[in-house]
Amino acid sequence: MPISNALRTARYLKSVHELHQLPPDDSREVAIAGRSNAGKSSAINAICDQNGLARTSKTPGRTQQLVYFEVVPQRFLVDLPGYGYAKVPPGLRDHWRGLIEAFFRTRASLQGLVVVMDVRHPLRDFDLQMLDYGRARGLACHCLLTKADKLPRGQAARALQDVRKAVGEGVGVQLFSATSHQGVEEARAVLAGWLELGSVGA
Ligand SMILES: Nc1nc2c(ncn2[C@@H]2O[C@H](COP(=O)(O)OP(=O)(O)OP(=O)(O)O)[C@@H](O)[C@H]2O)c(=O)[nH]1
Ligand SMILES: [Mg+2]
Repeated sequence: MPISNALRTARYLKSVHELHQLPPDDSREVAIAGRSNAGKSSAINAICDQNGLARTSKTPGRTQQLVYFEVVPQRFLVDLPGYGYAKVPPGLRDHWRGLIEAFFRTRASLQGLVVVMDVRHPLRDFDLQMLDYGRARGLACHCLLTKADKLPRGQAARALQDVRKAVGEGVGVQLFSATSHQGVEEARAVLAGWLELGSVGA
């Protein structure tokens, strides 16, 4: 199977609201994080080439659990609730925070972190915290600057340069658009590599 198609087999597995609901910790996983409404779920759909796979919405706060997608057995993408959404009730927000913190701290299967940022508003506080945390834990980190279709080419290119400079060596940064499909192949290749999809069944 060509690597560009390796994520097409993804299917919804489960939504996790409590740590004990997580699948056994003996797999390879990539977490997709970012501010609410940044475009995480849309990015997953574009990367997996399946429109209705992850639920998307114009209203922030759509993804409300850790949503697991199984690409092939023991290879998962995890769509996280967005951070920074003010309208989520404080009790629920605290619950997510605790769940996500425990997930990042303890999950041995976690290999990589994708931070999805609107190209027009990159590197907000929580994004920087996530990246610091991912690096501190030794995770592979990659930033998708999404909604690139909303900026003229020159401005998008400048944003890419600025973010690359800010995050420094060792963190991948790319332009992305779920709408125009800019950067989809590049993102797929990164995820397929982290999940070692080329070697599955080999
Ligand atoms: N123009 C454009 N719109 C996008 C793109 N990606 C996402 N959107 C839109 O942005 C909104 C939010 O997208 P989602 O994928 O639901 O965002 P999310 O980060 O999963 O949001 P939460 O689950 O609420 O945290 C939707 O209206 C999408 O259609 C993109 O690349 N270009
Ligand atoms: Mg979502």
